[in-house]
Amino acid sequence: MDQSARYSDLSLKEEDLIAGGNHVLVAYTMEPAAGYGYLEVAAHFAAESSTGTNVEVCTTDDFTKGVDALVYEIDEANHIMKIAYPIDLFDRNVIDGRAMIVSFLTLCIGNNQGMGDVKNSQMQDFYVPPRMLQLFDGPSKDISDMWRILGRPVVDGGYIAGTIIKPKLGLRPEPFAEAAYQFWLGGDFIKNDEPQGNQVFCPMKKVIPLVVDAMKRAQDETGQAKLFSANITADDHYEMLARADYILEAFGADADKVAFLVDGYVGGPGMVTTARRNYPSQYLHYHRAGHGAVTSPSSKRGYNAFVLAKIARLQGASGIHVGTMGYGKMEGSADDKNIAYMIERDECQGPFFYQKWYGMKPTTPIISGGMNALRLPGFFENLGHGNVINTSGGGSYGHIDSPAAGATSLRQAYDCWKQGADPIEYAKEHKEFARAFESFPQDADKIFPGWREKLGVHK
Ligand code: CAP
Ligand code: MG
Repeated sequence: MDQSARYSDLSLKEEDLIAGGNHVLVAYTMEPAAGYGYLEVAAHFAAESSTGTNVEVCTTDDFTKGVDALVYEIDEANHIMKIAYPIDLFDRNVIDGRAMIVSFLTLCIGNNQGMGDVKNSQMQDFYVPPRMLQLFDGPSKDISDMWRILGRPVVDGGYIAGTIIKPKLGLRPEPFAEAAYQFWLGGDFIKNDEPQGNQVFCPMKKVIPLVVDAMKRAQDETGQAKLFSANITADDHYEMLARADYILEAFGADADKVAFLVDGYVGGPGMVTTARRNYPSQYLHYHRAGHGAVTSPSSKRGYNAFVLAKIARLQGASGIHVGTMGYGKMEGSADDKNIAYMIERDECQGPFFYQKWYGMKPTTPIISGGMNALRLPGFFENLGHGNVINTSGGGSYGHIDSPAAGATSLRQAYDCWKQGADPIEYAKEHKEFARAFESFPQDADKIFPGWREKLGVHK
């Protein structure tokens, strides 16, 4: 059934919809299944994503039609469609009237992902009008809170050198805490790896007290504050609360130095909001493990990494992993810097929509995945700044001297970039950075050909 007469209006102008402030606008790539017309499928997509189904129903009345989602633009040649969703379509909390991401997802990227007349469709960008923006929590803490704890300027406080306790799993409490201590002798920030929690060989109530001790000793030895991002991911809301409460009690006087890590993609919006609303005093660290299932450039469904990051800011993530923009081990490209710009700035142009955030706190770009000191200068050059949290697991624990040396090499990489220094020349004056070349020779060969001769390394 062709529903385009009801669920499309190509005479609508985007600037009018934005000026009206009553619609969330969404841009999708979409290919119709063979044998179906483009506008026909787009209209069915809008129907299924708002007030309709695949046939007319006798219960529809005039009010219903007033909240229809409408296709307002199509570019069939480029497989692009844009849909305007009346903001009243979206579900609101009974408890406080606020909006919720789960409703945005279930409507805008829900049933429409499995319709027989849609070959594929992926959300590329979305626009949130001011009134809708006001209804999301947004971040309660941001990178300035970390800079404050680290004794840095709270504006442009710069690069936070971090790591992930590696190996990903398998350490028992004592070696885990020792790995943390060793990194903290040089670095700022340590996170649990995304699967680490309360494994039987490393119970949370055994390892956390040892991590607390390691933090205290490292702070005493370095005279610097240290940060830990503790994983509270769990299926059960009350398990999350139990973990978080235990961790805060265990850290005691240093509890302000604890961020809470949530595996937000696999955990879903509820898990993120549990952390955001129950622990607003803690930095909320959104790990996106699993997102590649929908955001990978090879995926033509779901939504892209840009959309995921924008959703995370609305939900209140203080920081989210945004990839390494082609400089690390995960999928990504230099243009992914626009993901960072969209979540850290107060207004920014997305792939399809210009978004103003009206003072909503920024979400920190967290850079992780195959990074080390050699890869960082190029990364910073591409991004244009270093106001990020970087977690380098292999880049720290793979440094041939020590995790502390690995941490120092990361910090030196930032310093090298900030000075505009030539990395080879900089390495001649900075041991830990120089030893990163010998620690990661394949990277060194690729990024700095001829480094051995220039640095006098002959093995
Ligand atoms: C990185 C990492 C991160 C992923 C996350 C890992 O370890 O801890 O979870 O990189 O990817 O488990 O691989 P390394 P993203 O530093 O040792 O690579 O940030 O793209 O979501
Ligand atoms: Mg990890």
